[in-house]
Amino acid sequence: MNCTKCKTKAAIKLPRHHAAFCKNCFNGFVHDQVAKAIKSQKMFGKDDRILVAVSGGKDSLALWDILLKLGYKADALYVNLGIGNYSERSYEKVRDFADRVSVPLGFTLHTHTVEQEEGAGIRELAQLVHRPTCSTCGTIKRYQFNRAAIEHEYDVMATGHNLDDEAARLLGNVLHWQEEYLDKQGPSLPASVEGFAKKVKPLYRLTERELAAYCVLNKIDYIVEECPMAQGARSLLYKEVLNRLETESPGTKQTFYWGFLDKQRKKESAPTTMAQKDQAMLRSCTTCGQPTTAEVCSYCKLMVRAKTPASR
Ligand code: Q46
Ligand code: ZN
Repeated sequence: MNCTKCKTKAAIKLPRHHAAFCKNCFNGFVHDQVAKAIKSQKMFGKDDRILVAVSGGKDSLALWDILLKLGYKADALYVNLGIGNYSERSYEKVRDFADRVSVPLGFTLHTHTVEQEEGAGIRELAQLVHRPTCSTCGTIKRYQFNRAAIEHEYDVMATGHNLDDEAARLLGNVLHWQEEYLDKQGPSLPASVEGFAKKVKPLYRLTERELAAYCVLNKIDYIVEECPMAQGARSLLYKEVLNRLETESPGTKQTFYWGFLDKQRKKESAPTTMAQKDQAMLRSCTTCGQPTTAEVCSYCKLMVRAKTPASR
């Protein structure tokens, strides 16, 4: 099998693009896809300061690497969730990448340690507030990433969500007809109000498999195992189903998700989208000042419950 572009020996086959690439041409393809995503969704420019949310997994480390190679100014934030060995090892991967690649280029790795800042690891916190671990984790990560982006005055926050993540999320939202979530799902969410950072997903045109290959070919060492709390998650089932469809019919994931984005773009010209209605309801949390639709934001409510003896 030879590279579709330069005809030397190919390193990876991409059925959804009817192509195969050698390492160099594959890197070019990946960088092009990210550049297209950034441009078509008006994510950010060369002068903007970007904060990348890194977890130690393949997607977020690949994202940090690609943005730096494309010449963007990208620092990163790692949130240490305090999940035993898993957090230790994922932090090692992030640290190693930062020390080797980003710090020598003058970029910064920020860290937030949940055990120190919120007083307990994510599993203990979830038990204290009687909520599922992943929803507690989501609240804390969203809050701390936004806080860091605002405090350090970043223009935009970037996450490593890929095509598989977005297609699985879309499938879940469609299966349950969660119109409110459908309306908010997209690769570029503007900074709606003062205090809310703009959020973008520059990897939405690339699959999990392509990003794993990018890391391997470019010697980016990442944590292969999933977070232990992800086991049994619905999103994994949706990904499995989509992968079966993709094997039978290459291109299914991108047709599904990109088709949705096309429809969404057409809808944006409609007078009031649900996201706009939501924005109109935002106000400052009376405890911390971050934007929220309630009087007190969900993070502050969670922390009050975690610190109230009655909830234990
Ligand atoms: S990190 Fe957090 Fe995920 Fe782990 S605890 Fe659940 S939400 S599975 S993306
Ligand atoms: Zn608050």
